[in-house]
Formats: sequence, C-alpha cells, structure tokens
Amino acid sequence: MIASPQSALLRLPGLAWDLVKLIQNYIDGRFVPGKREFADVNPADGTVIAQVTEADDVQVNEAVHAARRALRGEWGRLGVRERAARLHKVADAIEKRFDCFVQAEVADTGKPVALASRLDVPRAAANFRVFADLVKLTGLESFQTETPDGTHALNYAVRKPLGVIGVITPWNLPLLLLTWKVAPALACGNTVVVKPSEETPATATLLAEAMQDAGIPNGVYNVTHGFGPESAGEFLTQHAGVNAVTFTGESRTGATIMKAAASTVKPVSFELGGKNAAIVFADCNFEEAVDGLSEAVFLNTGQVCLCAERVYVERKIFDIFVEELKQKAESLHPGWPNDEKTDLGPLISAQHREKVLSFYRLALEEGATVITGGGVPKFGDHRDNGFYVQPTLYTGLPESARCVKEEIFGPVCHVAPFDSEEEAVAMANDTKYGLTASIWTGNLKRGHRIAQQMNVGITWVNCWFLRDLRTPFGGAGLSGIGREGGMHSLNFYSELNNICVRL
Ligand code: NAD
Ligand code: 6OD
Repeated sequence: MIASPQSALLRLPGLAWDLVKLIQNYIDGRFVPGKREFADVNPADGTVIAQVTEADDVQVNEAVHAARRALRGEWGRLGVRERAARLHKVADAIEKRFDCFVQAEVADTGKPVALASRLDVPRAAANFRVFADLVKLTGLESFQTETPDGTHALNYAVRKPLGVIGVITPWNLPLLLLTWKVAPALACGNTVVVKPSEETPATATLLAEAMQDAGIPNGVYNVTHGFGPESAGEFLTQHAGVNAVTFTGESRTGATIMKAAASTVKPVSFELGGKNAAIVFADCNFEEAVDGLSEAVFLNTGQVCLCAERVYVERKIFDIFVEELKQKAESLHPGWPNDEKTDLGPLISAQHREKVLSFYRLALEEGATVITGGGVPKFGDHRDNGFYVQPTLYTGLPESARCVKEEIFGPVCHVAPFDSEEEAVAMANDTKYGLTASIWTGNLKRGHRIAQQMNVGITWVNCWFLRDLRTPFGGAGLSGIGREGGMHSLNFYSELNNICVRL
C-alpha cells in the first residue's frame, strides 16, 4: 500500500480509528484546507472517522479558475494519444493503490470489503481504460455533399473539449460513479471540478493522488468538498466559468441544479432516481431468477439506483417465488465490512435510515403484508450505533400505494402477482421514473417483445446490472436527461465542430 498525505488517513475499519484526520480539498494540484469542517461518519458504527474541509465560494472559484488555466496549459496541448496514455496511467495508479481505495470506500460507506473489491474499485480503473481506448480509436462522421451547381463539398466533424466540467456525485457507489464521469470528461480533453457527496469524500480525494502519480497536470482534476445548497454544490453549478454540469443523484436535486445551470445555459447530463420493476414469468429459470432478484433488490443494501423495488411475478409461481426470495433475504449477513461473512452493509447515514424506516412504517399503514424484515437488526455491540436495517419484503399493497410509487433506496421491495403479459407491462410502466427494468423468462421472444415496451433507459433480460461500458446508460422520465456510456459520453463531453469545405 502507498502512504501519502491523504492515504495515510485511511485504515481498515476494525473500527478502531485511532485519530480523526482531515480530508482536504484539492485545488490546482495542492491539498488545501477550508475555513469550515464537517464530520465523515462511518455508517457501520456511527463513529467519526475524519473531518472534511468544506470549500467556500472563494475556493470553488479558485478551483474553476485553476481548471480553466489548465485547459490552456500542457493538458490542452496534449494530443489524443498521449491523453489516452495518461488515463491508462490513472487506471494503473488506482490498481497500485487498490487496497487503499477499497479501505477508503468501505470506511465512508460501510459496504462489505468484498463488494468494494469486486465492484467499486475495479470499475473505477475500467472507466479510465475504456474511455481512454474509445477516444483514441473512434472517429466521427464525414459526408461528401453534392452542391446544386454540380460540385462537391466535404463535411467532417471534429471533437473539441467543452471546457471546465462540474461533476456532482452521490454516496452510493462513490468512486464508480465519479470516475464514470471524470474519465470520459478528461478523455475528451476537458478539465474537471468535482463535488463528491458530503457523506463519501474519501475516494475522490485519494483519486487526486492517483492523478498526480499518472502525470495529470495541476488544475486538470480538482476536488471541492461540501454540501449542496449554499455550499460547494450550489457554488459550482451556478459558476459562470463552468461549461457543463454532469450530475448523478436524486431527481429533486436534478431539478434544482437544472435551474442553477439555466442562467448560463450550461448543458446538463443527469442520472437520477428510479423505481425499477422486475417481471418474472413462470417459465423463467427459477433458481437464476431468484438469485438475480436477490442481487437486484439487496446489492449494496438496496442503495443502487438500478435496484428493483417493484417485483411482478406470474401468479402460478407467486407463492413459491416469494418464499424463496424470503429465504434469500433471511440468509443475508449484515455485519462489519471486513468480516468475510458480511454481505449486507448499513445504510449510508442516520438520516437515510430514518427515511427508509419511515417507508417501513408507511407500508404497514398502507396495508402491506410483511413477508420478512421491516425493522432494525440487533447486534449487541457497536454496530447498534450504525445504520443497519433488515432486508425487507412486502406483498399486498395496491399499485397506488406510496411505497410502490416512491423511491425508497433501501434493501426492500414489494412483490405483486400478475396474470397476463399486458398486465405486467402496464404495472411496470406505471411510474414517473424510467431508469431500468429486468425481465425473467425462458422465452427470449417474449423477453425481447416486452423489453421494447418498457419506458426505461436500460432493460435487462435474464440478468441485472450486467454492464458493457460502451452501451447507452441513463433514464427516461424523472430518471434523467441524456445518456452517458461509450460514444454518448464522448459526445456529451465534447463540442462538435462540423467543418464544411467546398471542393
Ligand atoms: P442527492 O441528490 O441528495 O445528492 C447528490 C449530490 O448532489 C451530492 O453530492 C450533494 O451534495 C449534491 N447536491 C445536493 N443538493 C445540491 C444542490 N442544490 N446543488 C448542487 N449539488 C447538490 O443524492 P444522494 O442522496 O447522494 O444519492 C441517492 C440518489 O441518487 C437516489 O435517488 C439514486 O437513485 C440516485 N442515483 C442515480 C443514479 C443513476 O445512474 N441514475 C446512480 C446513483 C444514484
Ligand atoms: O454502471 C454504471 O456505469 C452506473 N452509472 C451505475 C449506476 C448505479 C447507480 O447506483
């Protein structure tokens, strides 16, 4: 493991943090403190693991100016081949500090070490590698145009950076989601000012060290810590020197950011909330469907925007399916992140747990049958000060219930029966969100037919969260604006200039 000013603050939580350390902003290649500090809390036991310095408007302004200067410096002069090579070096640097990144992510989120090691940190490196290769290997369209006088013109587009990109990210998959935006933004030659979630500041800060290792010039990657309103988030989205905002988070926050970005007509890319449906047919591979749905409902304690919170099961197999999913839920081990048996971490914060528990209470008021869970596990040790909840299954709610309509973002779903394909499609589509759907069937023709009827950005058939980073990713309705992934990311983070040459 590599020791350096920021990585020194990270220790694997056996949860005996000996010292509270300071996580700083990173502006123009330097770690800098701010005037105010806030606490970084470990969700596994509620202890304060570090202090974080909040960037004020002056520091956000400095970061934006540093990012603009960097566009005119060495970074702006690099050719695409060298830029791509440096992004591969960022991936190398992440892999070299693998344990450090895992520990930082685990400390901030309380998620199992096994999950951070399997998902979050490898994806961060992959994000840099994929977009480095894509930008190097792909071209743009060109047209030979016939003119009315019988001559020709040649049209071709060139890709230029948009400029300074404001990157605002949530706490559920902090490093994965941050790098999902930073990597293509840098691949296209932009510079970034990021504002990670106030709940999870550590890995964005560690990434600064990876950037330094990789020879990314000062000012290209800047980190400003803080909150949304009247803090770093708002200062960044309102800043006239920011050329575009890319945001992942709640739909309501997206609406606020859209207003802030409107005054300077900034392009926005939004990946927002979901209330995703899964449709399970009686002809599915039963075991695969139960395993798949168990992941789709409980992965990361249900704190993945792609998670299924509404599960529709063909009536013929409804009872047995509910029973099997209950067995899965009850076999999960909530626990310390570094315990190998743990496969269910805590929720991110006391506040978020209160939100999830308020839905657990509401479900009862709305007439749900509790199949399992609905409360808080008791450990008899420091974990009782953490933010755990039980994995929970409900049945029996009307489709109009708030628990069926609103995003909960916890380890919970409602399971309802259906009798026909049409009914299942109608229920799945009856939502203001439109992020993902999953369909479980042995009949691929049917899977294909239904997939095309889903009003969402991403539909999985007989799988869930199976990613190819070249594919379009995003949501319909309240779930987002635009698509990222592959060429969609490159196009968002570029200004395309079409050049028409009369021949
Ligand atoms: P959030 O919207 O509360 O916060 C996200 C980020 O926005 C944080 O960094 C926060 O500080 C910042 N922010 C808040 N108010 C702001 C403001 N007024 N101006 C600028 N920045 C502001 O979301 P969260 O609670 O951190 O994350 C959970 C939500 O994210 C869920 O709704 C989930 O579905 C969604 N999400 C969506 C995707 C996707 O790809 N569609 C992925 C992950 C999470
Ligand atoms: O896999 C991805 O690229 C991605 N953006 C996942 C989002 C998960 C939401 O929590």
